[in-house]
Amino acid sequence: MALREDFLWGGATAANQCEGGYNAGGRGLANVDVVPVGKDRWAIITGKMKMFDFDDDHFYPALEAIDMYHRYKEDIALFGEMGFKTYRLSIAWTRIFPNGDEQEPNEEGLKFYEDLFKECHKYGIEPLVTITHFDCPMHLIKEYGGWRNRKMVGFYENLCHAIFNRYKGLVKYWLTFNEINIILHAPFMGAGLYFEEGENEEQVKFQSAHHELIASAIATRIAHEVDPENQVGCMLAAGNYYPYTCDPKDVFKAQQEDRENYFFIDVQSRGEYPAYALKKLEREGIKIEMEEGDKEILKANTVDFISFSYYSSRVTSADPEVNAKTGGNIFESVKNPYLDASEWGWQIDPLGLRITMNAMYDRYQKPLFIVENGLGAVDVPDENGYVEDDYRIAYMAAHIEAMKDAVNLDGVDLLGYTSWGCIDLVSAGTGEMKKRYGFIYVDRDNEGNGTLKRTKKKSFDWYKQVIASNGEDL
Ligand code: BGP
Repeated sequence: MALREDFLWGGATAANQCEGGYNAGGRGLANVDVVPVGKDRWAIITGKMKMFDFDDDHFYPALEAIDMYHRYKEDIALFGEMGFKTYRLSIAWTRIFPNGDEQEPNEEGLKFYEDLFKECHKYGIEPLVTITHFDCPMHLIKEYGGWRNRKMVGFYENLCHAIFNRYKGLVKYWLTFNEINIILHAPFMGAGLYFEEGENEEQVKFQSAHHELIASAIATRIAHEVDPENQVGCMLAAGNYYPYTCDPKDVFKAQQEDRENYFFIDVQSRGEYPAYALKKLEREGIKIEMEEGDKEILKANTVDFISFSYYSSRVTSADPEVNAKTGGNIFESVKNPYLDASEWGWQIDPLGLRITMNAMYDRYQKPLFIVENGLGAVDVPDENGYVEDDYRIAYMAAHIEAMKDAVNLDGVDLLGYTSWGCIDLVSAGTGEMKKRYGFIYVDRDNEGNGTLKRTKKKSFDWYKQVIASNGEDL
């Protein structure tokens, strides 16, 4: 047995992390533009800040990123050379609707992605498009409070109408919200949420999550109406929890943590709030305002497939003393003594990918799609600009091996695999350039210096051979 013949190998990026051109073509500003490196970064991501205007003291790497806005032809040609079958990218909402609440879309923005999708098709690359990858127009945040406001559903719906109609025939794979569960952990980044002093943050987060879930279901409906060929997926920041010990209290805690993540996918995949979530919300005094018809919308418009990112498994304990944070990750996790870690403290667990895939396939029985996986590392080019990233190859080979086991030995139906940051880009979590994931090195540093020249790393040829052999030659 092997991976399916039409397995979608490729790579993934997000608009604001690679495009740059933040004010080109009429683009408006979004939450993701105002995340600086260093000082106040976590305050901004967690929504604990008071103002949103640019601060001259900060450098905002995402504003220029790797300038893919102007260089996408060169980059897509390199993806084509690697043999990509798919390229996952996101649409910057503010290129299409600069403020978010306009009636008519911005033609320049629509045209930009149309050209980009056509470029992909020249190389036989099928675009896989994330409708929102952590981005929310700043105007919608300032005027409406981001996703806490029900009106966001309508604004998102307008975006969907515009892009589904315009890109009919060019795009058939869509993801509604990147890592939808991040709203609970990094609410400003995930949903443009910020909090007033003394506000019940959980209430705001879950109400906003409800709006996103409704928006996602409506998007699924419109996608299917516009073109029955369209396939719509949800997207989870996945990674199953392990109990720290076999103490049933730890095991129970791990189950609770997994449920907090799977809650979103349970709704998007099964079309209703799961019983455990209703009980939890009731217990915690969180009241979700639903409009008439919401339940029917959710039920009638479940996703076609389930996509997820996987970087690591997680560990939890019922003992708060044991539950200390590992460095650099927005998910709380106890350090796992059986695993190595990346330079950013993300623990490396290929078997955890198989465990996570099995858990998801058992739970949903729908095709899965791994749309992010990879190793963030400091790459040091030699005098010719060449990076020998054997560590990245080792990470990816082990994860692809585990993924194949989930398919071949456990019977998981898997549509494809897109590695994260196939070309170096700005990190979402740290705002830095120095945390790199790519097969292609980009000459650019944290302060914005560098020629932006693209150079193939060792992993470039390796991944090319992986794709050519449909995952046999690792
Ligand atoms: C995911 C995001 C991506 C991406 C990736 C790696 O959470 O969907 O946007 O950046 O993680 O994270 P980081 O950039 O923090 O290394």
